[in-house]
Amino acid sequence: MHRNVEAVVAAGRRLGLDLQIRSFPEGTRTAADAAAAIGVELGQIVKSLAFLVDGRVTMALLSGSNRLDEAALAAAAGGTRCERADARAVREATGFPIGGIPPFGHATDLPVFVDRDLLAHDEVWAAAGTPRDNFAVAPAELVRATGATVADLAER
Ligand code: 5CA
Repeated sequence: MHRNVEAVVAAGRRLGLDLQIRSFPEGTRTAADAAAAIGVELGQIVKSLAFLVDGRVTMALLSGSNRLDEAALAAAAGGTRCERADARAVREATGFPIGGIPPFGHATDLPVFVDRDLLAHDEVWAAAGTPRDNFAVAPAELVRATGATVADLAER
């Protein structure tokens, strides 16, 4: 197992989750790739997006079929300005590369917001630290484990 995946599994265990990892050699770098490889709806893929809200790295866990409404994330986080974090800032704050960012187990303590649309599914799939490894989780468990705030984060 890749060391990133071991770290995510260990973080999950500390949060009370027994993660079953599935690896896809063909790659699951984007939400569309992940949905095709896993064989689930695009909306069941968790996009773990790192944005800067008033300069603070903030995680938005978005349904794979949605685009982030940056103003909505800023408002949910109690801020005003929201912008995409660059790849280096993302790596520093989360400890993981873009395309493999897990929803928890980050290198630094980041505020987490969950897209309400994820709650419509029985099971959602998130990256486990690499652009190949994924795990399934019930959305309510994801919210509990991440201590996330649920918000309407999608562009409509
Ligand atoms: N493994 C898949 C599904 S779990 C995954 O990680 N998808 S993702 O959506 O969470 O990660 C890809 C996202 O990273 C893209 O939607 C895009 O918003 C973002 N991204 C891609 N390139 C960059 C970049 N250079 N800087 C910041 N964000 C980027």
